[in-house]
Amino acid sequence: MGRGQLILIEGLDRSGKSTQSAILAEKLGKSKLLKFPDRSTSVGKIINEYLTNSSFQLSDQTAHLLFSANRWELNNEIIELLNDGYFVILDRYIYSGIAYSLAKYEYSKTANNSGVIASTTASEQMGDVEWLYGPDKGLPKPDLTLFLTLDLVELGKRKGWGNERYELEEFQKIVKSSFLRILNHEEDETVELVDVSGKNIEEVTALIWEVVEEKKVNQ
Ligand code: T5A
Ligand code: NA
Repeated sequence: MGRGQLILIEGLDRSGKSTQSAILAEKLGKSKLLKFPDRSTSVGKIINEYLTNSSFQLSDQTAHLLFSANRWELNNEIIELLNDGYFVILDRYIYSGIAYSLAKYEYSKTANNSGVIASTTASEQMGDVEWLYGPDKGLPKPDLTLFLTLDLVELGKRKGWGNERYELEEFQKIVKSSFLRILNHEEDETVELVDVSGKNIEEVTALIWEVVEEKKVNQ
């Protein structure tokens, strides 16, 4: 039995990651779906409190390290599943960790920042991609990353906005440019952008499946 494949679905908030990663896991058969942040673990419970309670305070560096620690909590499980020949489908992972922190750094320099999304003083570490990547170094690298991108007008119309810390249109714009800055999709053959603008769920599923077949990760 060969090693399984690690497939990552990344994207902006409400871009359809959870919907599509569940469909992909189903289509691939022997698979396990994992979502980050995993809010059920010890560290995940603190992250959940941070995301849902705007008066719960953490410095930007602390929040960054906790999101990474949450990935390390599942590291052994991911490795074991891959060794057992499973497709492991991840709903967010390392790229989210870096892109959101980088976006917080940019946002902390804007006049709109009230201290909820990012600390009011920009800290040098949050603008330093090397520092941000540091704690994730050593985690398994995805065999394929699909980044779901969506135009910002359409994103604003999706259901359930405004309930969590980072769900502000102004901030999401910066998140999108941060992702595009770090994904390295033009050089890295394992990273593909999937533009889901104007596409319904079935159409997005078809686009994703096209890439999965082209990259032969389903074999
Ligand atoms: N974060 C995360 C960090 O800062 N650092 C990190 O290291 C990590 C891992 C929570 C926050 O944490 C941040 C990023 C986030 O701000 P989360 O729990 O993954 O992360 O939260 P969201 O990404 O916001 O998760 P959502 O569930 O809201 O978004 P999804 O999964 O992208 O979207 P989905 O599939 O749930 O769909 C959202 C809605 O759109 C509809 C769905 O039915 C649903 O109502 N929809 C569509 N509508 C129209 N057309 C389509 N094609 C649609 N596809 C789905
Ligand atoms: Na999600």
